[in-house]
Amino acid sequence: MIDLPLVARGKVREAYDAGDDRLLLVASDRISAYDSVLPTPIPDKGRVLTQLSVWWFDQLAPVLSDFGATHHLVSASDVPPSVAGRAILVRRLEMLPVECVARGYLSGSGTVEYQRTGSIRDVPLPAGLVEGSRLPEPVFTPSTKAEQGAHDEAISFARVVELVGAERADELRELTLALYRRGAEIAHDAGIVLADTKFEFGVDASGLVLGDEVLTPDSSRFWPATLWSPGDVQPSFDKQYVRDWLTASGWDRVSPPPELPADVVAATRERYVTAYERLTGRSFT
Ligand code: Q0T
Repeated sequence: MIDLPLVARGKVREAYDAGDDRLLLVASDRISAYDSVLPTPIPDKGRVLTQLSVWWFDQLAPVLSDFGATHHLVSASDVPPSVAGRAILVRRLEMLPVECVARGYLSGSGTVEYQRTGSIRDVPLPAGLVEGSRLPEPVFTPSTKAEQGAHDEAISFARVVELVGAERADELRELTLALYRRGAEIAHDAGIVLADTKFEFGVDASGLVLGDEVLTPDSSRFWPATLWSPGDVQPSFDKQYVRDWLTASGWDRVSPPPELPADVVAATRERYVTAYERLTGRSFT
């Protein structure tokens, strides 16, 4: 399909060696839910997420610049025609072994950790918070990439220091939180709550570089601001129709997942396009 050596394969994306210390990151139309990749693609998902990520790289450049850092995007246009619109050419980096997560709201594993300990990682929190609560301050909750099939493993800040050194660990935490704050501010203005997000960084000769995809629905929790209601599980901006339909279908989450019906596919595609259009103020064509 693409005549380049495959470097990495994720559930819904691939990375190819494009030579000259560049990688080609290709986003597919595949969608995952409840830890499975579904057999039914969502038309245009790869293009929407790629264009959204490209837009965010541009929005976040001033924040990166404040830290003497850059991003890995080289070109969104100089890509093979077969993957036009859903692939980017990036600088090849030495990736750091830390998934840099920032959370501004309590959700999922963050809620579980809070209910057990009253804290998230090293940060004590006020009593009385519930699923969906906004946190007093965003919190850095790093993790490490698990083996394929497993969930990422939460790690302490002390473990980040062991992995990358004290100076780099401080820099990752402060830059992750600054990127999250700016992203959440932009999302808020578009009527979207950015509950949390994950960044991945690497280094090259220039120093620290923001890699991966940024602030897409696959790397973040987006909630429609109008429906935000702490105490409930918040509806996911993009996958709610898919999750609801899968649950109602009686799928056991263990067997191979079923094909999605056309109306669920269409509604889900619409949510991705709406997220793109609300955030960027551009129409998706
Ligand atoms: C990477 C060197 O995105 C990943 O896998 C896709 C299937 C994870 N991954 C990222 C890299 C990057 C990036 N992004 C980079 N700029 N340089 N490696 C490798 N795997």
